Amino acid sequence: MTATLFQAVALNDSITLENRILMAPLTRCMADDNLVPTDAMAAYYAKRAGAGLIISEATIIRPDGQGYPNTPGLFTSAQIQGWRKVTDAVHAEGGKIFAQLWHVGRVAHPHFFGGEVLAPSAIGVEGTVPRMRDLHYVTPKAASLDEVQQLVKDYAKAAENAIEAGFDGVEIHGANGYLIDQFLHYAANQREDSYGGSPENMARFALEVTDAIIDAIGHERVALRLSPGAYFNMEQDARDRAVFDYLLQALQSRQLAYLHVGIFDDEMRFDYLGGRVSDYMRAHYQGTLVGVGGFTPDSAVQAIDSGRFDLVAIGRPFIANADYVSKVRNAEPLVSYDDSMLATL
Ligand code: FNR
Ligand code: 8K6
Repeated sequence: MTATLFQAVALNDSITLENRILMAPLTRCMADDNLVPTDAMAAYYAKRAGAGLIISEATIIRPDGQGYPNTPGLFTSAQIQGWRKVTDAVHAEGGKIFAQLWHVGRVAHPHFFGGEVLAPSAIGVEGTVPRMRDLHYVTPKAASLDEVQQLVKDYAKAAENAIEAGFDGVEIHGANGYLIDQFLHYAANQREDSYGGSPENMARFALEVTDAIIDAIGHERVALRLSPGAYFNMEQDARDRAVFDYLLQALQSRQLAYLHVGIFDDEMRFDYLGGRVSDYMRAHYQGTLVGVGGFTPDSAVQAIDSGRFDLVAIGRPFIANADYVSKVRNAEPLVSYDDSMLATL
C-alpha cells in the first residue's frame, strides 16, 4: 500500500519528480585527495537513480569549508568535471540529482586546508573530527563583514559550478550545526553587528546566501535544509524559536523548490518548538516540505497521507539498498542498514 510514494509531484514549472522518495544527502568521505568525485561515486549514485530526486552528499563550496576527510568539493575545474561524470551517470539512468552545498564553519579543521577557521562568533565546540580522532576542534575566528560577504559570493559561485557540472539544482545545507545553522542559533552566534542579536539579523546570512543563489541559478533550482531543533554540534536555546519563526516566514516569498527538515530522527521532540521539527516547519511554512529521519515506507505513507509533509527523504536504508525504490514498489524485503556499510561505497 505504498501508492502514495509513487505519485509524480511537480516542484514547480521546471522540475517534476517521478516519485516522492528522495535519497537523503549522505556524506561518504570517498572523494579523491583533491576532493574530486571518483568513477566509483558515479556508479554508486547511478545505482540509486530510482529516487525521485537524489540529493548529493554534502559538497564543500571552498577549501575552508572542510571538516571531514575526502569530502567532495565544487570549487575547482577537476571537481566540476568529476561531478559531471556523476550527473551524466544519474541522468543516463533516468534520475535527477541536486548538489548539497556545504561549509562546516566552526567544525572545519585547519589540517585540511591550512588556514583560519571562520564562524559567526569565536565560540568553539568540544570534540574531534570524525574518523580522525586526534584532530581536536579549534576556537574559530569571528568572520569580519567582508569575510561574510565573500562567503555569500562563494556559495553563489559553487551553485553556478553545480549547474555547470550538470546538477538539476542545489540544496543549500543550512542544517545540522554547520556554518549557516551556526548563524541561526544563539549558542553559536553572539555577534553584535547586523548578523547577530535579533531574529532579523541572525537570519540575514541564510537569506543572503539563498538570494544570491537564486539570483545565480533561478528559484526553481534552489532548495534549503534547516534544523530549527538544535541536536548536532549545537546547544539548544529557546530564543532560537523566534529566529526560525522569522526565517520561515521570510522564505515564503522565495519560491524555493522545497524545504527539507534537517534531523536524524523525526520522533525527536523539542520543547521550544512545541514538538517535532517537521510539524513545526509545516505549521510555519506553506511550500513543499521534505520530511526525514527514521522513516519506513509505511510510516512515510502515513505521514504524507496525513499531510505532515509532501515528500520523504530516505538516508541509511538507501545505503543498505541501492535499489530501495524498486524494492518498495515491488514490496520486496529491505536489507537492514548497519554502520559497517559505511566502509565501502
Ligand atoms: C547523514 N546525514 C547528512 N545530512 C546532510 O544534510 N548532509 C550530509 O552530508 C549528511 N551525511 C550523512 C552521513 C551519514 C552516514 C548519515 C547516517 C547521515 C543525515 C541524513 O541526510 C538523514 O537526515 C539521516 O540519515 C536520517 O535519515 P534516515 O537515515 O533515518 O533515513
Ligand atoms: C565521517 C562521516 C561523516 C558523516 C557526517 C554525518 C555524521 C553521520 C553519522 C553520525 C550520527 C550522528 C547523530 C547525531 C544525532 C544526535 C542525536 C542527539
